[in-house]
Amino acid sequence: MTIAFIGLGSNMNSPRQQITTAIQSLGEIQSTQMISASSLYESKPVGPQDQGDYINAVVKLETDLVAIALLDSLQAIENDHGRERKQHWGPRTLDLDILLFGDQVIHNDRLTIPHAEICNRPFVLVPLAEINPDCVIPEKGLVTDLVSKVDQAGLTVMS
Ligand code: ROI
Repeated sequence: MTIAFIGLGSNMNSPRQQITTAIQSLGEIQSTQMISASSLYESKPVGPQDQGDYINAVVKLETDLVAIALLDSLQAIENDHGRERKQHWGPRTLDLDILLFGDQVIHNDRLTIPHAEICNRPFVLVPLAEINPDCVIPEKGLVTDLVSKVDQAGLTVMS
């Protein structure tokens, strides 16, 4: 069993709905249980500004899958949501990223874990700290320390 944290993001085609249904789909992955889900957050785009605001969340899963098999399942869910991979850092209907996979550090052509940009992204750090404040990010440190260093302007929790 491995504890994995998944980051969710959407800024197209009813983002709130995309994230809500994606959270349900994550709970239905084979050999995997949903442990908890963060609040939904509204966030200004990081990167190119000529795109809509995002809805972001983080989910905690327990899985018997290996990391690549979990990635395959996430990409199947993205495809179900009509994800098209066009523009780098452009708008997306649904983005699912493996943020953390146990305490594993993985660098290969399909996966970089911990996620490469994790430290610079308030829309990942804040929901991660909400559901797991004592979480340690391998090679980077305690999530609450990283939250205190990141600019949180443009991020609001939704009711
Ligand atoms: N910006 C925000 N706020 N949320 C995201 O999920 C997100 N995802 C991305 C880029 C384009 C980097 N910006 C984002 O991939």
